Amino acid sequence: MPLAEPALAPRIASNRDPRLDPIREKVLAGERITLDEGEVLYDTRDLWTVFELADTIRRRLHGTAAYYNINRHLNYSNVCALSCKFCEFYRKRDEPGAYTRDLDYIREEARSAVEAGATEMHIVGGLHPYLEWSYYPKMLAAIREASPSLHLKAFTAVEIVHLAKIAKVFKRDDRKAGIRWVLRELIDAGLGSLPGGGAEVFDDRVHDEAFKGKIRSDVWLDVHTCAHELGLNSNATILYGHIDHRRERLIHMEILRRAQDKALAALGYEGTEAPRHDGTEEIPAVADIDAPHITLTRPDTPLPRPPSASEPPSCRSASVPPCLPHHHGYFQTIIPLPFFPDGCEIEHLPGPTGLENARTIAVARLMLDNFPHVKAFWIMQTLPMAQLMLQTGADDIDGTVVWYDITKLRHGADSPGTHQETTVTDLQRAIREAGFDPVERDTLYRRVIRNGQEWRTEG
Ligand code: V47
Repeated sequence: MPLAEPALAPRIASNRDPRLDPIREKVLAGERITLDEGEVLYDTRDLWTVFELADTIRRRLHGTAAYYNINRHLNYSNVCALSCKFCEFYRKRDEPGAYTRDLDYIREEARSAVEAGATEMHIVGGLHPYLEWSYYPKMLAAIREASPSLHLKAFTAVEIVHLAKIAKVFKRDDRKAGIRWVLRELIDAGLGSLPGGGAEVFDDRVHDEAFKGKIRSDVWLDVHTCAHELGLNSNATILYGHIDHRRERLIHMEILRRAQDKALAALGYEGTEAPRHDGTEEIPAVADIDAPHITLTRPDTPLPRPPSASEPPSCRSASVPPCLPHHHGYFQTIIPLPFFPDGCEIEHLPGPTGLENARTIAVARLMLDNFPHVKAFWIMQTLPMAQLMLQTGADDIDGTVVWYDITKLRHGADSPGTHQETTVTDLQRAIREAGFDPVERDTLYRRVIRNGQEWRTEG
């Protein structure tokens, strides 16, 4: 008598969720799913179907490519006027451990980044209450001078608004004017794009409980919209898994995809008319956006083209004639950041589990149908989980990093603390083992052709 089949099928069958069938049809057709459908993706026990759907879309957009870069993170100061409850990074000026890097230190970091073959410097810091405005453009100019090949991805939206305030150009009744002024000055000094930090969760309740004092979602979006108008690409984050609810995360994603609709419409993409009653009318940040729904997930839809050398961002410099067509920027990547409890005021909260993190990557891939990339930032996800997430919707795992102060690994004798470096070999191995082809990219997702420290982008 043949042996009985192992009892796997009933477990899978009992998890099958018919609520996913219409969602699958929409996703495969490249149609936009609703917030309620997003809730089903978050709620269902049929997690493997959610992963499979996200993987299908991820492969439609990027095939077997999985991206990494050679980068350095630079945190120029941890002194911060804010005291966000989820943050372990900030210090008050006289507290032990407070630091502010001088320009010599920063130049040295840039030189050593170039020696290691880095293509990008990711620069963020606290809202320093005493540093003068001139420090910031000088910092970028110093790096550009020491290492002209490095792309400078610098300053979260929160810092940009802080800089407008200390430069005394921020006016409450016309905040975009001050934001534009700061961005133009920084572009002149070498700014190449904006990172996605500081978004946290776009919700007033969560804002008031966990990061009161920080800019709200409307101001965060203003900064990114101004950056796009001036020709800078940017990223977006969501910091989840603390006091937020899943519905709030979905609303955050909805707000981001509507902002991206606007950016893609300006790039000439055509979309479908936004339905008038799709349950999002009550979200203030969304109600004002009159762009059509634009998805990039239909078969054969081209991804937006990164800017070329002949399309510089719109700076103040007289050397760039105003008649040059400049690139219109867009969001490149969503980076879901799982709350990391170590050492912060709300460290008693446990932080999300591995499956919740993988599910959030998949939900982000499926909801953010007009974001080209989804990044599983290995520093916060861990490299083994980021590797797995390449199969649940992510196509990027960030880079070699080296020093990372915002979240620290403090526990245990072997803890690397703020030195969190991985090698290209390890990143490539993780990607290959997950069944993908490693592709080195620059900050704007152009493929890098490398010969040791020397590199250029394709095309
Ligand atoms: O803005 C702070 C978050 C962000 C914690 O654009 C925390 O490519 C988890 O934005 N647990 C900074 N998160 C990091 C960031 C980022 C990282 C990688 C790539 C890119 C990109 C952007 O880290 C902050 C804040 O939202 N954060 N504390 C914490 N305890």
